Amino acid sequence: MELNPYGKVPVLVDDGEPIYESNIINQYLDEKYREMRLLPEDLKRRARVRIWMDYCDTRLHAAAADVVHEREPEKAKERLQKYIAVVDRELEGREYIAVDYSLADVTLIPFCTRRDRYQFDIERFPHLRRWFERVLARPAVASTL
Ligand SMILES: N[C@@H](CCC(=O)N[C@@H](CS)C(=O)NCC(=O)O)C(=O)O
Repeated sequence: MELNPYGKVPVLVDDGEPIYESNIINQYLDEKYREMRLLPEDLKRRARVRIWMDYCDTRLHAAAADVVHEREPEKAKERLQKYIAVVDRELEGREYIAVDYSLADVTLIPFCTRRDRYQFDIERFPHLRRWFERVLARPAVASTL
């Protein structure tokens, strides 16, 4: 609670300064380490990336947390499937969720790696499944598994 008034992890403490909320931590790291930018320079593309980061946080994470914590789990599973179907449709004909590989993909990856916990079958979402294979082939992603 001292580091994060929301009482949640993750928290990044950088030079004594606590930074919380995964999406904010990721943007902080992207801005601090500029060798490999995962937020596009172009403002409209950047906004598109942030829209999907927010979608992961406010839709996918909210529904997935309800599944895991068994808060009306059947309704939560239905909600999660509906939100994942939106992502699946968006990925049709695309390599990555928001043009190039970006923080939006990074934000989406954990929902797929934890799919057993969230009780959804990725085989039902063919575009998501192909995207997942594509991102898993990236050495930086593979190194986190
Ligand atoms: N929006 C937050 C969500 C963080 C979150 O829900 N963390 C969970 C673990 S994955 C947690 O700390 N749960 C403990 C609790 O709710 O008491 C983020 O993206 O950092």
